[in-house]
Amino acid sequence: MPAWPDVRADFPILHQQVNGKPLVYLDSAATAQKPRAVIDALVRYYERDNSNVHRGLHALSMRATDAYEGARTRVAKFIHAADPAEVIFTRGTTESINLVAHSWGRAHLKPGDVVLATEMEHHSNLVPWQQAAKASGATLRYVPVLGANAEGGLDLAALDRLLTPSVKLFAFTHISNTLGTVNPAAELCRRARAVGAVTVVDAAQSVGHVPLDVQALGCDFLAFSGHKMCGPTGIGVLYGRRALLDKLAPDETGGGMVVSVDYEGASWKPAPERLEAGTPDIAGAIGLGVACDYLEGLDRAAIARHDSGLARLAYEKLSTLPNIRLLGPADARSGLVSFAFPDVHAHDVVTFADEDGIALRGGHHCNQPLMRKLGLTSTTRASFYVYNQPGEIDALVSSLQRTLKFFRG
Ligand code: 7TS
Repeated sequence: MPAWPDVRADFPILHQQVNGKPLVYLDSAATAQKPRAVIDALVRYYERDNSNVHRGLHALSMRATDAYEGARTRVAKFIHAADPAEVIFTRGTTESINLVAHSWGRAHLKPGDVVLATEMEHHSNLVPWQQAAKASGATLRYVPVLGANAEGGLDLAALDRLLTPSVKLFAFTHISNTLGTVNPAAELCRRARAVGAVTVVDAAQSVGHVPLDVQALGCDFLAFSGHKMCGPTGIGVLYGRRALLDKLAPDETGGGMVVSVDYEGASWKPAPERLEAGTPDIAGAIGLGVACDYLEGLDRAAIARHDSGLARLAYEKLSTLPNIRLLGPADARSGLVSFAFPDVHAHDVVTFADEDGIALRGGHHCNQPLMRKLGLTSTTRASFYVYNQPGEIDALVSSLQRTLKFFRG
């Protein structure tokens, strides 16, 4: 394991007992815990600066507007966007992808077109495209995953066949929330661009875990959620290239996004305002900006090494348990491990772990089609982040041994 500072002191929630045991939080892929700096920023905003943005000329409104727009600039820098206007604040990954599916999809998709996704997509990057395809008459196709346990990642040879000029949009996840697979996002964007397809990268599991540069990736759109990267819930981002965003018809209309309105119609401001109708989550955006500072302070390349180091260690230690099925690649994986036992349901595994103070996730992880393809209904998932330590993997393995002993005798 690479050297890593113990940052648990920064996370107030971790200092508690659950079922009489010290909390071991291994569910950061669902949502990450928040450092004191982010919590304090939310309290400070509501105690000192709370006001609506872009509308008032009084001191508080100007302060709130500066802080909100400052957060946009901070987030733009975090993902290396060329222009802060390319950062649209949304509620999260799901809303960001829906925005593209509705606004871009409505304007560009027609019968005969193909939307390409992959077999490992979270429902949030799958159902919106099913809906967009149904509404437009386009066809939705999937890049297969390879291997009985999807250990082979995406079938890049099949991609050659699938990426025809009929493909108008390619939506794929950077990191799989169920398998831990890290997809070659820059290569996928490059290959999609070669056939003129627009790319949508689901970065929900990557932006807080690995250094991410949207210009180097060469993506057209990229979506993520603040809550998975130490930020608050209720705030997320749609990144889009400026040229695309300024042409995107708004999905939601109302206050704050219009230039002028009369009783017959209205005209839209440029991005980002045209895509942020109504009062935004001002405190959430400010908290997200502080989360960016926090993660950058830890060094994002070091975070990536730490998270994937823990996941590799977990994979290695878990593989010693009898009759365990480990999903995804053994090596090149992000900070999570998903596994299944043929004779013990994931919900039982999670319930037993909870008795030991360990928070795991059990279920289909919003990946039902992939589960079905792998012949599973659910898996147990342990996911790691900046506050986890190797000792917590030993606690996990002991808990699983206790569970297996109970069920197997
Ligand atoms: N895409 C991926 C890859 C995800 O992992 C998730 C959430 C989403 C999209 C949706 O994000 P949201 O913030 O809009 O809900 N994944 C999980 C998970 O794995 N367990 O709980 C939520």
